[in-house]
Amino acid sequence: MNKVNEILNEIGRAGRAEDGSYTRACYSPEYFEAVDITEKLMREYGMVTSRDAAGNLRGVLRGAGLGHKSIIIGSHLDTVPSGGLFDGAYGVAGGLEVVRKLKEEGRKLRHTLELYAFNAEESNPLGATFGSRAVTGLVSPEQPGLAEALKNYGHTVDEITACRRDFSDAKCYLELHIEQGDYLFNEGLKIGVVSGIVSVISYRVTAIGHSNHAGTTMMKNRHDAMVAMARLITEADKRCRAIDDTLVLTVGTIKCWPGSENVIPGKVECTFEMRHMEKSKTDELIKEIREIADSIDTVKFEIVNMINKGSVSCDAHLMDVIGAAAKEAGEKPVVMPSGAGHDANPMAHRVPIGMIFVPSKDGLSHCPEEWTEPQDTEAGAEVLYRTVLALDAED
Ligand code: HGY
Ligand code: MN
Ligand code: MN
Repeated sequence: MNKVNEILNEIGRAGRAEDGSYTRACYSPEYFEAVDITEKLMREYGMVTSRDAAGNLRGVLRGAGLGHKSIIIGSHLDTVPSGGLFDGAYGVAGGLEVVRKLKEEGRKLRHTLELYAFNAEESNPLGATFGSRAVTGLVSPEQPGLAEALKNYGHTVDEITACRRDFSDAKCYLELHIEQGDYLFNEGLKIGVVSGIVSVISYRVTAIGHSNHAGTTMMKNRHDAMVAMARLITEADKRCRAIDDTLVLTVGTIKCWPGSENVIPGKVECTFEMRHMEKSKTDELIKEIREIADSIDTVKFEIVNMINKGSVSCDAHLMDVIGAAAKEAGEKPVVMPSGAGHDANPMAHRVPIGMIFVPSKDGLSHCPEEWTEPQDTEAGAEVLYRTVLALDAED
């Protein structure tokens, strides 16, 4: 019996909108509704639960053996605005299905099994993967604006620093996730064994010109921050495509001051987010972006690095175990990198990580159309279960 879809839809009761999208912003009531649902299931399946100031939920199922390190499973319960059912919640549901199935089969692991439901993995005022960075001690107390942002959620920097956990008692971290790209779907494949997670590096870019009257200021006299930013974005996009086919650049946010239709924008602020497995590629791109900015003389540009999450590799042994578990389950696993960021990235700084992907229909994600066939979500959960059993047989 595999109940991962039932469990996923139970979690999906939180934050679901009429249009079939899901919104569970970090620390929001909808987010904590999903945490409540998850905690209830953790306890039903025999886990001891706890929460922390970073908004994370942790379930622990004590192992029978002595001195065995924990096998940790995790993913996130927050979503992007108007996101899908699967991103994050599927990995938590997969972990719950492992615990449920152990109970159903009356199995007692030698290793302690832990399940984390992380908060704030998606972009947010505290920085993405905030919850998993808090437990791994990767939230810098000096992070610009952190104290103010935390105040809005009723927390302090000291409380977050106290969330740090010593992972010397952990054997590994496993995350089951939808691919969020179209490779598995287009190739008709069902199980991805993830080899690594790309970097996520973002900059706050501000164009500073002069506000002025939209009617009386001739074009040759303008210091239009919006036009300058538009030139920087289009030129940066061209350079990104020229550097490498798998280098990606996204300008996902824009703010404009004073923001009136009859005033020339004096200031425009955007986020430039780039990703790649190799640091040299993102280094090259930001170098060229700075050169382009310097060449635009109508405004001044400020470029501030906000997030600098380097790429990480998955553990080779865990990849082998996942691949063998997939084959044992009758699947044909394929090794592939992750173009999406995950909580496994911060976790990789503390423990060996392994990730399992299942297909995303048409490669769509971060939108209401996000979909994975029920038999594929079940297959992913089965591979996770068999991976846990195989790891439990090791020391
Ligand atoms: O943005 C990402 O890559 C992840 O889905 N949060
Ligand atoms: Mn995710
Ligand atoms: Mn996401």
